Amino acid sequence: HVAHYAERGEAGEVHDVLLELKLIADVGLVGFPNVGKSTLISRVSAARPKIAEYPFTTLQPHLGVVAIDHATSFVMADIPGLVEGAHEGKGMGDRFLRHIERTRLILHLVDVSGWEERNPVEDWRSINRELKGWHPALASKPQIVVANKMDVDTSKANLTKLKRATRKPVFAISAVTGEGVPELLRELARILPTLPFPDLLTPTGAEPKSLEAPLVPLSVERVSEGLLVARGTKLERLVARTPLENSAAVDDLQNRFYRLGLNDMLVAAGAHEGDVVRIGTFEFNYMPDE
Ligand SMILES: Nc1nc2c(ncn2[C@@H]2O[C@H](COP(=O)(O)OP(=O)(O)O)[C@@H](O)[C@H]2O)c(=O)[nH]1
Ligand SMILES: [Mg+2]
Repeated sequence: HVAHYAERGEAGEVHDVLLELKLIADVGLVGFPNVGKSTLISRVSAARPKIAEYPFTTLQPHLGVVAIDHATSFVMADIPGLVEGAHEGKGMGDRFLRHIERTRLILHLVDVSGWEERNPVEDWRSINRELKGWHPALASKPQIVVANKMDVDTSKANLTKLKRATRKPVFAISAVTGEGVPELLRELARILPTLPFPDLLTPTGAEPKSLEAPLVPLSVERVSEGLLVARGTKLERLVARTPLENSAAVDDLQNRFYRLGLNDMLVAAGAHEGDVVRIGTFEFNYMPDE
């Protein structure tokens, strides 16, 4: 059998695709701007995010490898941009929240110095509200609360209040002086091997929309005197790829119409000789079988 014609290519499909990058890190560092996230990650790893550029210090999450000893290391991500209303997209916070989905542990940094009359207990509560608002799974992710800026005088009193509110251990550190940091790292190294890896395949946040065009089944409809319209994904594709100026190709197309059941449907729709049958942009005259 020799091919006497080449089929045409079908029309290509056009899709808009939105790809989301989600980091995978062991530890996700969260907290309001200026609590000391960048200072801490630059102290414990080689990551060098910018420090103190209020309010959006860093627009990209920074990853740092924290090496405890030659056998133990983990990846920490400085996740910037959490503000009140972040889970609703405020301050681009939703861009950052998605990165937290894939961390094994949340390290929640709270500034307990009380500067600018901030209330550390309120701060801790509202960050947790943002996490939960983004995805309930984030609220149940293991979380270690860390009180930062313990080198400031006012911090001790606030630490007591924070401990009372969280009702769980709070690590007290100073990212600037390094006080409490080795103890925190030891705890992270101890707890991480006990935690599962996050499920990477189940999407969270917004549901992706399907890009598949639905297969339209074959249908024939009389739209006016002398005109029938045949619709169907397979049928339209067949016609689109047939070089209609080639008689051998058109013969094959007729056979394929039969196999799809088009002729039976035309008969059922009451087609008679000379009717125009339209398929996509193509029209032909109906000739009943002898
Ligand atoms: N006194 C004190 N200041 C700190 C400490 N950690 C961070 N800071 C300061 O807090 C400001 C914000 O720190 P940064 O790391 O940029 O916070 P981020 O926005 O959470 O990344 C900077 O001026 C830091 O020097 C700390 O432990 N003690
Ligand atoms: Mg920062």
